[in-house]
Amino acid sequence: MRLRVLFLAAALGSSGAGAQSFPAGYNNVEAAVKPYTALDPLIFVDGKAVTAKTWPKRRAEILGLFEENVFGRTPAAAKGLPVRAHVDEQDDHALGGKAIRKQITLYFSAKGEDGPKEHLLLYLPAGSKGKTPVVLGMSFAGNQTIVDDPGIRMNPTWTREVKSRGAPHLEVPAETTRGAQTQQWQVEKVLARGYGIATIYYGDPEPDYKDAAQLGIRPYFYAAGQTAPAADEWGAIGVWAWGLSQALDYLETDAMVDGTRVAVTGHSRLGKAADWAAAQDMRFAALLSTESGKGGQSLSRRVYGETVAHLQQSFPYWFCANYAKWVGRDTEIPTDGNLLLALIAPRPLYVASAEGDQWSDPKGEFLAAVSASRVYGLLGKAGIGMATMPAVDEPTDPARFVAYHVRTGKHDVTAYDWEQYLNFLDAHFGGRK
Ligand code: GTR
Repeated sequence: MRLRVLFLAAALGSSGAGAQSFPAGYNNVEAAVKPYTALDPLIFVDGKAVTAKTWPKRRAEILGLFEENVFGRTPAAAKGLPVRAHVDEQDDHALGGKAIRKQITLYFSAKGEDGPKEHLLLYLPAGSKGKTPVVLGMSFAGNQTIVDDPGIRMNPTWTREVKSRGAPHLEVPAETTRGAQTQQWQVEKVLARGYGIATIYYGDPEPDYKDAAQLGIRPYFYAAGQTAPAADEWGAIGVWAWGLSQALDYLETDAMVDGTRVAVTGHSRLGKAADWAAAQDMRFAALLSTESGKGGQSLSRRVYGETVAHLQQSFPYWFCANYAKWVGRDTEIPTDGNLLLALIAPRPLYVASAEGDQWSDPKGEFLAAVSASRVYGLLGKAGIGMATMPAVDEPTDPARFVAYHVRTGKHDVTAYDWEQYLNFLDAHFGGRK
């Protein structure tokens, strides 16, 4: 999120490893990382070794650990909702003739317009024939921000600016926000490489505010008399992950989309949401995760950068209430980034870090990818194939099922990240059409 990124840049100093200063009390010194025991994706909680045959049981165990301790459970009632989709608009000559644009409303209840919903924006390369693979991700500030296209509907968004003026509510965004995140989305590059791109505004299922659960989808799935999520029920990240799966439900029904080749992507907190979506929902055919950091793909047990205490203090509502139990106990957390990434196996997984985003702990992200690679090996797929972190701007082999890079620059998504993601998808989704 732009505001957040600005805040972080200010708080953390300029980019570049070692150049950053963290808020007081957080470790940014590699030599000060205390010895820790990383969790082993291939050992059950009871100490037994995991085999290829017992991996599904271990997978279920790890999912349960995340539900209980980190992201919370998705209520049963929220799963398997019927797809109620309305294609509001289609333009076969969008973006100067380069794209087919579709705008779809997904209704989550039989109440239609009066009930909860999310707005999906889908671009496919012009002239797409047959079924096209798609990259799906949530945006921070609305569909209109991903590319400058006057045809994108201005659906209302929650903004911190509105909230700062009083009670939070949805407002139609300013025209000036069109294309504000063009660099982060690289829509034209993705289309030129033969992929579709789809997005939803993350505030549709729940706004990103403290104590705002009642403004989003969560109350729709409360049991009779319930007024707040239980300690092991989903937080906002769980809701955003669910919103991504709802979009996939629709994409599977769209004759122009290859529902078996939908990659999910996300940056930062929305990287955590993409991680959790792909972990739970095996229909996502690949994960492209940008700097999802602690509470995502990085290792909390490796105490460097952000901690559970920071996440809990700043964003308690992202997680289930049980997550608070691990404040000050990062080295004891019962599940971690490497196990989250293990849940993606055997599907293609790309982990992206930025050198100037030490707060996310790039080394912790790399080590998590290395550890998860052992599960890929067990399942007969080539993992990352290296144990030493590659140099900055030297991506690992995209033909392997786990790939990684740490690039120059700050906490962000850049054209460089997309270039590597597209190379990776070419290797795993069968190349350009
Ligand atoms: C940071 C947070 C990170 C990351 C980021 C973001 O402040 O500490 O875990 O999620 O926000 O989403 O921008």
